[in-house]
Amino acid sequence: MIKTTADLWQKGWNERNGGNITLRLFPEDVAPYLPGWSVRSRVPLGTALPELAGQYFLVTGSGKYFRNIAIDPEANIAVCRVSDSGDDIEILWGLRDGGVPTSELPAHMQSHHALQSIPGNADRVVVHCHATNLIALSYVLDFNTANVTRALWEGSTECLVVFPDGVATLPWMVPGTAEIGTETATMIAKHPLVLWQYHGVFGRGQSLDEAFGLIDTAEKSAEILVKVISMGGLRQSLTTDQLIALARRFDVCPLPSALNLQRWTLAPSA
Ligand code: 2HA
Ligand code: ZN
Repeated sequence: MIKTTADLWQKGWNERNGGNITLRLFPEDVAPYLPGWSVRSRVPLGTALPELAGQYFLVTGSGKYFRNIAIDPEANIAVCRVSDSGDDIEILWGLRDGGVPTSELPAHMQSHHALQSIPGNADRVVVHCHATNLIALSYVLDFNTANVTRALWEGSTECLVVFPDGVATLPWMVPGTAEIGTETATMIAKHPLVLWQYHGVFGRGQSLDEAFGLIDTAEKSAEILVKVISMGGLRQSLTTDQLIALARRFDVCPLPSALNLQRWTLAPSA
């Protein structure tokens, strides 16, 4: 968690208190510490998630700065447990000087719930950050899942292989609410990345490395696209046939709506 949050800060994607992470812990991770811990406070989840009852999560704190986590983890992150009823989250360790888990807890916990409902899914990490170029693209691309996915696949050859299921797009909503949580969870179950318009991105993974690497790959492609658009736009790009050849070579099944597009498009000028 220290390594990932420090890297995200260095990348410039987690200014001030921006962004948040939840990592589901295995019971054996917490077992040695449980005798020394007790429930220090409870925070309502907003939406009851009884299926997650008893699960442990390492979470970043609301209003806490990623840049401070490395120097004082105990003040800025927490180990929590979902209560037996699934209504609350119980703080067991951390947030030493007070505070509550991330304001985006509904999106995180509903996403974990959605991911655990998929047979065979082993994702236990959800990362939210303000990746600069992905946000910038949400101002200029036709903002739908097929178009944004297609653009990002063309922005770098590795992208179709790293996220064949594409990037879901969520039109602007007020953050921190149960509603944006529900929308995000529905989308993240089908697509490994969810782009919140004018705000940031959610990524998932089996590990912190995987979730970070996924966002890093998409953001790299977004940076290239921003440069290309700034240089006057495409003169040439990856073709559908080339994308199909990549999918064959790496044995992935790319999102059909994005593969079937002829080309990605900018939104009409305002
Ligand atoms: O402050 O990024 O979306 C944390 C956030 C809210
Ligand atoms: Zn945010």
